[in-house]
Amino acid sequence: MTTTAEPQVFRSPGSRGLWAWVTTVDHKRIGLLYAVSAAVFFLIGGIEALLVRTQLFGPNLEVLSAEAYNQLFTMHGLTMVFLVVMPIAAAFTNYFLPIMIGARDVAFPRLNSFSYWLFFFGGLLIYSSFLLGGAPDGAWVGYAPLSTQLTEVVRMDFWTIGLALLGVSSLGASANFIATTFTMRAPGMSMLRMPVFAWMSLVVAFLLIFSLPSVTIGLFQLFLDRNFGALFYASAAGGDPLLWQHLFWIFGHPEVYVLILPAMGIVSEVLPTFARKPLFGYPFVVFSGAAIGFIGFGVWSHHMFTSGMGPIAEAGFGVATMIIAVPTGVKIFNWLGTIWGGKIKYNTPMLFSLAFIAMFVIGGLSGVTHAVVPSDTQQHDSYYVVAHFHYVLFGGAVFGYVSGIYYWFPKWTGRKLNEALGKVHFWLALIGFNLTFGPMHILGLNGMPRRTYRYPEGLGWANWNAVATIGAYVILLAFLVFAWNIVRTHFLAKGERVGNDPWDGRTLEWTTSSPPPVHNFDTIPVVHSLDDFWHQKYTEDDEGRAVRIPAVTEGALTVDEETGGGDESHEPDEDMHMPSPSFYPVVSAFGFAITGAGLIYLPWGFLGVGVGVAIAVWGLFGWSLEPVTKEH
Ligand code: HEM
Ligand SMILES: [Cu+2]
Repeated sequence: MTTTAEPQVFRSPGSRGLWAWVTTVDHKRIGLLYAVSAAVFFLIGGIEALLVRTQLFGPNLEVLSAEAYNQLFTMHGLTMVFLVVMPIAAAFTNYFLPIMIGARDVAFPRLNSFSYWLFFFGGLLIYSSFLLGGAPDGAWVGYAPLSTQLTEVVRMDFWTIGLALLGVSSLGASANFIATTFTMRAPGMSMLRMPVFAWMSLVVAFLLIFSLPSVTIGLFQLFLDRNFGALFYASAAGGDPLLWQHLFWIFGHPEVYVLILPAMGIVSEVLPTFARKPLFGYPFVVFSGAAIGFIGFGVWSHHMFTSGMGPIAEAGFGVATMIIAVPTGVKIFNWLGTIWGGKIKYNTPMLFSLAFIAMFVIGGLSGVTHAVVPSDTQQHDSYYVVAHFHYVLFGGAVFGYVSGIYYWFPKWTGRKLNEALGKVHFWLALIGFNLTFGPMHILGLNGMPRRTYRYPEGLGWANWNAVATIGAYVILLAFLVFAWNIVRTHFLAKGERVGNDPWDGRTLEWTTSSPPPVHNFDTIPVVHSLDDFWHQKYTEDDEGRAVRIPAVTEGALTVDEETGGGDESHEPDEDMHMPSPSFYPVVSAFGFAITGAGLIYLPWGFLGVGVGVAIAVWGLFGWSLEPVTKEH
């Protein structure tokens, strides 16, 4: 075994070099691009949050001006939702959905590339606002009439156009994942043999397909109100600012399930592996996820209980919101049923999955208090709400994705993250998280409003705010340890090298090499049951105990000691068609972004619109007319 001296960046089979990454249409590489982008945006969104928290460390502070504060919390929320949690979910789905269902790639590889680059350019466009006069400052929800107010700089046009571009990117990715799931499954991989993560990715794709049109229409009307004097949200002219809230939350509430369901899928993969037991109640976990997605379309106005909808609507949306707690509870009990009586290994991925359950339950319970209209009237727009959604989105979603990173890092890189550093990261993150967001429940119930850049002495908020800010810095420390663990393990190649199946897993990705070859499988696997790989490795003795079947080698492909990756000699045989690299999707995405930039600077921006449309059309034509080649 020889370890290569120089660090190698994201060693994954296939051509190396920047151009290879720009033109890749390999789902695994596109997944890694999403992961790296989300990590960078997490850092930026985290710094924005730290600045916000520093301003709130004590009463009457002047660390930030009101204007800067409004831009930072708006960009923090927008970044964490659209540029961190959504893309990290897309990273996992891109990398693992095809492998988990036994496919060689997604159904539309070039559309996949287009979706990634449109997300990337959309994120850059939104962030360029900081350099062009100021970032969006109307909160991540962009409520009218605040967002339709014309300002000397076009801040909220960056928000409007940026979200519209990100929406197109997500629509493309969702259509791709739906087509992949229904048309690319290996022989025998029936729907109820698919891993839970694959199922949650499918539910999320449908949520996006059905919810994005609502916000896209809303954004279009907002853009017309801001730039062409339309009056959709102008109450004085017969328009209605509440129309925006409805259009936004018809998307916005399903959106929170878009953020959490993939993390729930990951936890459903991690718990059985480290509890050494199959998932308890697989069909219930699957269908409760689908139920959450479905009912999630009927609760949006619980964000508007103080907007004067009237008792009938409030009661209806209140009850619907409480109902959603039922399928969520089903999942929680199935996870507890999975670990109950298991031989639990408290590895870092398992610790983060267990913390996910605990923190999500706390967030879920405060969510139920929001469903009660009279108590929500007290809590609305206070720090109690900020605490609630950070417990479900950070304590829930982010902890779930971090668990997934520790779980699948060996598959991506051929090396395991360091356990000791992992445990330091875990405890610092858990303590820092609860120190930051726990006190916010109290601050909110004591009347502290959100989205307020400064507070005076004498309201009893100073101490808990100081604790919350210290907590935020502990979170920073926790993720610095995490970053060091990743750098040390992979980029400095100091991590323990592992083979195909380091955790003794259940699903198909553990049958491939680490990292998998470009074509994933030499021969498409034939699946005979749920957790097929497990049943290839284990049988049961008379007492029902799992007994290893000695014959099975460590997965279909042997590990190449030299590269740690797929054995290149396992070249795809002649008739195996692999999608070829292409730069046209990148060109099209770039054209869309230039068009968007032009729209922000109308009227002279029409020039940019013209150039952008020309580039996009060139890209789309090139993409649809380019010849199919085999060269990687
Ligand atoms: C890294 C640690 C984090 C800290 C310290 C933090 C802190 C905060 C604070 C203090 C606010 C309230 C600002 C205000 O209302 O004045 C806020 C808002 C928000 N945070 Fe976080 N947050 C963190 C991570 C996250 C994550 C992971 C998400 C996930 C999606 C998130 C999503 C949001 C959203 C959507 C808002 C609302 C922004 C708005 O009102 O427009 N945050 N955060
Ligand atoms: Cu909601």
